[in-house]
Amino acid sequence: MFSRPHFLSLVLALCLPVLGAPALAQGTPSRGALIQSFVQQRVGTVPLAEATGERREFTLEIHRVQTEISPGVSVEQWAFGLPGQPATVPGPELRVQVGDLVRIRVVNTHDQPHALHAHGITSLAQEMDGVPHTSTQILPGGSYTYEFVATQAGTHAYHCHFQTNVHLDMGMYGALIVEPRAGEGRPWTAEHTLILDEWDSRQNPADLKHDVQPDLFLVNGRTYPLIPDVPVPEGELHLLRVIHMGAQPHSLHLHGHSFLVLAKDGHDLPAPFEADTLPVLPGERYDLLVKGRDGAFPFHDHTTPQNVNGGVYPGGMHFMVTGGPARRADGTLAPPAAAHDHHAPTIPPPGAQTPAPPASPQPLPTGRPAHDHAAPAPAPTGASVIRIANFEYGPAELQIRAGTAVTWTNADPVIHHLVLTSGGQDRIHELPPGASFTFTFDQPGEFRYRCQPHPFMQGVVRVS
Ligand SMILES: [Cu+2]
Repeated sequence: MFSRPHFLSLVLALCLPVLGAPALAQGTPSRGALIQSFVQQRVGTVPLAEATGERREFTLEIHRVQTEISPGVSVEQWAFGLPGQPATVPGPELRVQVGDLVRIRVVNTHDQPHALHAHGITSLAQEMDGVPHTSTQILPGGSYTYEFVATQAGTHAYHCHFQTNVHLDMGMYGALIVEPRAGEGRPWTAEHTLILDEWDSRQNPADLKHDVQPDLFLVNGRTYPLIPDVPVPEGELHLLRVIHMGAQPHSLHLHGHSFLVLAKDGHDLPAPFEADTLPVLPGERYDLLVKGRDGAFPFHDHTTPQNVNGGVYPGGMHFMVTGGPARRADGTLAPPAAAHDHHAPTIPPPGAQTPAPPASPQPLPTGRPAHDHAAPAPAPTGASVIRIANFEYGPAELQIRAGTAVTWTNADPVIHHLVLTSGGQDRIHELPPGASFTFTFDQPGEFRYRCQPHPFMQGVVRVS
């Protein structure tokens, strides 16, 4: 038996109004009762023999990997991985249940010493804490098995604790989730784990001083736009487990929804609170209950200097929570595709200056108007011009033959950045007002491009 108080039933009671049940007015435990339960809590090492659940065994290896964490930015990482599977940042999510005997065998397949700390697990013995000077360190080629009894349901993490400022920063972390025993009811139908971190694209673990200035801000190891959407279908309740394994404060803000903060650092809150902006500090974990709605809305760090990739907006700690089809403001459902909806902003040119037209504009190869989206016939090999005006590519779809040079010309009074995907790599080209960029397509295929600061600007070149 574990004497730690369990507030899940209370949380459920407080969630019931969300679920449509009659509102309850039970109140929260008194301050005195909360202090009393803390005083009576059992603390200290829970002997492995007291495990009442299953024996859960994991093996983690450590590998040096190269990962594209932001468009066009590939970095060296030290990553945890399961044997025979690719090592990743974050490492594999480990899930156990209350009462389980957890055994994590770390095999050091890397060329540096490492250790594994189970962040938030309080039932473990000091020798299992993964701190080199009180526990152990694992030399290259060695291994160590960390064992503990999972006594408390909650959102935790594991990370390397050897030379932590470098090793954690190199990506040595993952989620460690302790679930309640099966059968305990929960109001949510799905869970999403979101691990926050930052990265300095110039960081080098071999430097004597690890003095970093992060320029990339990550969720689950990627920056926007590489962070996958989080689907929360309309009407469904989902749990977001937020874990901060970086080193800077973040202020997470969700558009179009509020969330109910159910737990902090793996402890169920006696009085969950509703919010739409949550400060998250290094090492903290929060469990957030979200109810899906219509439309897609950003969830992002409201520390806006962190909504960039290398200083360029949009990027960084930003992803979309996607629900049901978006309704219009009048309540009707929006038409399914808005691809031909040309509401591009028309901004007045600064002063009386109008950017000069391209030096020698070539007629469009097909002779079709720029906004005709019918598939144009292949053009003869030669040259083509795509004019950027009013935040649109003209034409947005172009069909050419291999060997054709395509020139993008910026006729807008603002800078655009052309992101062209070629050979699996994003290449970014600056296009100040009036500037041009030419690229010759030698290979057949479909080449998509977009504008980095204005991602709604998208186009495609089809090369036959
Ligand atoms: Cu390490």
